[in-house]
Amino acid sequence: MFKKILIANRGEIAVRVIRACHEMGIAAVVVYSDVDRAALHVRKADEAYPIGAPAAAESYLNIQKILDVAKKSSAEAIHPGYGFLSENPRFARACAAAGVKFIGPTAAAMEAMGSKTRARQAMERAGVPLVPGTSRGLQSIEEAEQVAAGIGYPVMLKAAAGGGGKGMRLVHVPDELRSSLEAARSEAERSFGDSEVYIEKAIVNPRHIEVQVLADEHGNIVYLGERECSLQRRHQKVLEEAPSPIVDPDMRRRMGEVAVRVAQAADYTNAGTVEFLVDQQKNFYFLEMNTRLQVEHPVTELTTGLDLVHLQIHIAAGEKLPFQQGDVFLRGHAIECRIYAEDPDNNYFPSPGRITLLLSPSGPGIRRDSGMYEGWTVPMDYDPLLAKLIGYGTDREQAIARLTRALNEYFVGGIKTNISLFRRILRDPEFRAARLDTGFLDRMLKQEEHRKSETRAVSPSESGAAEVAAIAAGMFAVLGPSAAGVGERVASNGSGGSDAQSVSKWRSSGRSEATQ
Ligand code: MV4
Repeated sequence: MFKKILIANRGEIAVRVIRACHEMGIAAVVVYSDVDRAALHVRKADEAYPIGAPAAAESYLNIQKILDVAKKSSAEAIHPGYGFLSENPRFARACAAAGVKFIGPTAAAMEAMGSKTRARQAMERAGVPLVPGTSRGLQSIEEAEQVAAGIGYPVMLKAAAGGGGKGMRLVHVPDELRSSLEAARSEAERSFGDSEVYIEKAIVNPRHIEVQVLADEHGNIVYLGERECSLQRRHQKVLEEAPSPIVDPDMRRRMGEVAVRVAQAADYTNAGTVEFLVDQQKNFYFLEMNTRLQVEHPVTELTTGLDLVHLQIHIAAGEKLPFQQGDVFLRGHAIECRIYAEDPDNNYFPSPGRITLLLSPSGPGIRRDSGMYEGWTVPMDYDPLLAKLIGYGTDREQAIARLTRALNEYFVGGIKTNISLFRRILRDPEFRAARLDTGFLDRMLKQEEHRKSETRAVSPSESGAAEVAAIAAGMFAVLGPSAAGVGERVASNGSGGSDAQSVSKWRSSGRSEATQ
């Protein structure tokens, strides 16, 4: 087993990997940019090395600087986390060349999945169900017209180098095909330096469901159930849960076996995720494979009882998987909220700044993976994910109840966060009935907007409340929480009730900031 691992990341995921290292008796080395000198991952690591300017290209994306630190610290392996260099085959190759084990799949497996057309070709050969469409780049508008007529409108144009919705165009009628193809091509060229575009039948209001797989370096592959990831906004996931409310044991087995076949076809090793689109008849189609540990891995850990980061490290050390498919049992339900430093009242614009007060939830069925602490300044240079709050229970209702309770305990002062968005999602009747698809969140937000504009005229208190909240925030900053009785508010507010009239003025102003 490794004695020392370098973590080439920051924020909550770097902290998550440090914890696994410490549990396994492994020393954790981290790197940090100039704005991350005081970051939580630096405080928790055994060794920390500066790697330069805040811009990711100068620091967390700089392959040479990271390998220099691996050498200087004599780390034997590198965990890339998610984002940054985690899916970069050049980095995986450079690690191998430097004699440092990359904790993840091989560069070849990453490349096989990096091009969506290449992946489709390999999956076609492996008999994996695909959305009807082409598995080669379109050569001409005539070809596009022919294929689209064959599969039927609406169709989706996608960049071969894409993912995450960039270079993607939904086309409803033949008349729009030419201009959409041109737009998709130029966006693909601009974003990826590769204008290859292919075509698929568009699945209307699909669900996004993904299957976690683990593969060791001895040919053993298992699936660890699915995650329902349909709740997203602008291709950013917001809330994920496991299991998916629409997947029954038979569908789970069929999706799992397809996911294993995908991993086999790619010669995949370590932890990976196979993404599927699921239509309204519950047909599922391979979409793409993510060749990294994902943000939402905790919901799988809670429902399987497995520690994915431990397993990643064991696999990278050359060990065999310590269990087989028949040993994997799912139990309970887990839901994850991604807590971002962003302002729900200002179009979810990033909201960096100093965290002046932090009250963090815990208690039965709550897991919190966080990269923040009170007094820390959230920099504006990176993805504003602050923490993940995960609720676990024997069933979906209990997970929702515990998560709602925990969200009501959560207070982050000094910056804006999207915590209030989750309170609204969790009480939404459609969410509670699990009627989810990739359009859910936009529909919910639009409906709220509509309701707000209807009630604005008869609700003169709104602007007043904002003023009180601003004054209260100032009081917190100057006098601290005891001046406003906030500690008492939280201590006595476990029920999360919303009887605003029964609380004192100070308590309601604190609440006003907390629930904006
Ligand atoms: C689709 C689709 C409908 N039909 N493909 C969006 C990002 C990407 N990687 C694939 N995406 C989609 N591909 C076909 N043939 C709808 C989406 C899609 C989506 C997928 C997953 C999660 C959220 C989404 C939001 C909008 C559109």
